[in-house]
Amino acid sequence: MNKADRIKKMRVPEANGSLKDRVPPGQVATERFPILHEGDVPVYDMKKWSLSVEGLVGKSVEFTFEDIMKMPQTTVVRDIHCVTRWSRFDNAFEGVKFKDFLKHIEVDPKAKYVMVHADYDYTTNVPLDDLLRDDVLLAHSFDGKPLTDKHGFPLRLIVPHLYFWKSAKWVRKFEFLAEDQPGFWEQNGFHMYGDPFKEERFSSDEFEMPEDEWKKKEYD
Ligand SMILES: Nc1nc2c(c(=O)[nH]1)N[C@H]1C(S)=C(S)[C@@H](COP(=O)(O)O)O[C@H]1N2
Ligand SMILES: [Mo]
Repeated sequence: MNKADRIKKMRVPEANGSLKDRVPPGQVATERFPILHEGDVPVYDMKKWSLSVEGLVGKSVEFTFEDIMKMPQTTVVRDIHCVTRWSRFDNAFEGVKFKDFLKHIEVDPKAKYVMVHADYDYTTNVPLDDLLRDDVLLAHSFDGKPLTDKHGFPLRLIVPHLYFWKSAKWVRKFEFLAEDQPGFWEQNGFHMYGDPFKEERFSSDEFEMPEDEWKKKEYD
């Protein structure tokens, strides 16, 4: 049985009481904060770090971490849902709303999708409209403290209404596109959109879930 089949067949205990409506189908609540990613944890010289925008924008712009910290700051408390079946409730992230960040960018009206680029060589695609929601953040802090290296220091995207693979850690660049294109996991069989309440885990039944997703599992 391949990994995708195993995930689909796993028996999942039902959540009860008030949390029930908050647990998407096939998910299990955890109180720990798992760490999941491909490749190495980046180490940065913050003097050289930048966040850039490309593609269908008036001009390419680069932001320093200080630029981001000078923008209006917002805290959101949201549940997060990983495609590997864990959900974690009431996570407080602090940072800049993507929508506020966009005020510094001239976006071409033809742009409908964003390819999020992150270290190292991680990409994920999200429709632009989804990023304009009030709870989508460029987050630098979790639970009142700067993100740890493994959870995405210095900056990660938080897109709480989609599976957590869309919430790129170590985000470095937003590329504005007219057409949707698959990012890293989307090319490997994950769903192009990823709504946890509709269980949009895989784009087809034929894809195998990459094996190393679990081997790298650690907790904070
Ligand atoms: N740069 C980068 N961001 C990433 C990933 C990755 O491999 N690289 N993995 C994604 C996946 S699959 C998940 S579930 C979450 C995990 O975030 P966490 O480690 O803070 O729980 O990060 C997402 N962001
Ligand atoms: Mo994931």
